[in-house]
Amino acid sequence: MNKRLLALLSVLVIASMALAACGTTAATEEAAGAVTIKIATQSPLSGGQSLLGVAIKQGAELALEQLGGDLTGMGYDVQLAPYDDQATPDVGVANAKNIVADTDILCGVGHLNSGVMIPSSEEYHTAGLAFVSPANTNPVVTTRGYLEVNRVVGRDDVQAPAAEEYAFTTLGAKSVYIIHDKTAYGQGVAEFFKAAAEEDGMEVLGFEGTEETANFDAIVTPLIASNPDVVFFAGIYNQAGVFFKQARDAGYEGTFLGTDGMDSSDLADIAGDALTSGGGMAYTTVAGPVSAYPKAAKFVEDYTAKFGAAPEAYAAQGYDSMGVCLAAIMAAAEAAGGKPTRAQVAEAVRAVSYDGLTSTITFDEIGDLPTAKYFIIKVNATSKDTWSTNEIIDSFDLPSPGKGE
Ligand code: ABU
Repeated sequence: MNKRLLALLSVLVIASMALAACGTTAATEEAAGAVTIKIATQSPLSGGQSLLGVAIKQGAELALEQLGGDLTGMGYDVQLAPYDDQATPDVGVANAKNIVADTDILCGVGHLNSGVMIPSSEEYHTAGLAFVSPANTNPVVTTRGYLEVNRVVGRDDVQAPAAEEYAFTTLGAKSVYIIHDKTAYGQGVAEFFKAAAEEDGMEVLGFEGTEETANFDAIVTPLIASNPDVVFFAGIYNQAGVFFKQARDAGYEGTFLGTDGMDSSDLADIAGDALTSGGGMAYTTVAGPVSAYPKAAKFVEDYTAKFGAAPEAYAAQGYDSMGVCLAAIMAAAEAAGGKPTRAQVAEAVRAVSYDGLTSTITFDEIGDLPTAKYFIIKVNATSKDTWSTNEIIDSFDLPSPGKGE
C-alpha cells in the first residue's frame, strides 16, 4: 500500500472513531432500525380521582399525536408509556422504579397528587429522568431543587392564602372550620390557609384531618355546633363532595371553600345542590377552565372529538407538559446529533421556552413557572353536565415564592 493511500485510510479511521465517540446520528440509528423513545405518564387511571388522572393522560396522548411528528420525522418511534398510580404513594413509587428501569423513557408527565409525586420523584431524580407535572401544587415538589422536577402550574403557598383572602375580604368571613385529607397536598393547603386566617384575625373554630370517605358525622356534628361562616376543605373532590352533602343535609348554611382539588365535574354529581344552597361553594385553582385560555379552543374541539367528552381540569396542562417533553427531547436530539441521554433531556426541559396552550412555559432555577396564573371560581353547577356554568370570579398572575428556607 502506498503512503498516500495509507494516509487517506488513517484519516477515514480517525473520522469514523470520532463520529462513534460523538454518538450515533438519527440517520445511522434509523438505518439500524427505528429507535424507540418513550414518554411516560403517571396519574390515577382508576379509582375515585381517575376523572382528573385520565384527563392528564389523555391531554398528554393528544399532544404526542399532534406534536410528535418532528421526532418521528427524524426517524424515532415515539411512544406513550402510561402508568396508573391509583393516587397512592406506594403504587406511584413502584411504578416509578419500573419507569426509570425502562431506558427508552426519556421524559415523563405526572402526577395528579403531590403526595404521590414527592416520593416518586425521588426515583426520577436518582435516575436523572425529567418529569413535568401538570397538576402538583405542594411547594416541596420543587423546593428540593431537583433538576429533573418541574411543574406547569402554581403553588399552594400562593393559592391557599388567595383562598383565605377571598374568604376574609370578599365574603367577610369572621370564622372558619378547616378540614383536610391528611395528604401532603391537603394538609399543606390547610396549614397555609390557617396561617393566613390567623394573621387576619379570623377565628379558626376547627382544624381536622380525616381519611374518612363515607360517614362524616364525627366532624359534621361539632362543625354544626360551632357554626363557622366558612368551611375550608383541603383535599380532593371525591371525598369533599360526600362531606359537603352530609354537612348541608345536617343543616350547615354557610359557604364551602376549597382549592384546585375541587375542580372536577364529578364534584357536582356527588354533592348536587349542596354546592349552591346556603352560602354556596367556591374554590381557587391553578388550572382555569379551558375557556380561560385563548389558545386552547382547537384543543377543546380535538380533545372532545377524540375522547367523547370535554376536557376536565389538567387535561390542557397534561397537553402542555407533553409539549415541553417533546420540545426538550427534540432540542437535545439535535444538539447531540442522535438519541439524547436522560441528562441531556433534563437540561433541555429546564432550559425550555415552550409556547403552550396555557402559557409560554419557562422554568426558574427550581422548576417552577416564574409567574403562575390563579383563579377563583364560584360553583353554579349541581350536576356534571352543568360544570361549565361555574363562574370565574377573579384571576391573577403571581410570582413563584421560589425555594424559601
Ligand atoms: N393540585 C392538584 C391536586 C392535588 C395535589 O397537588 O396533590
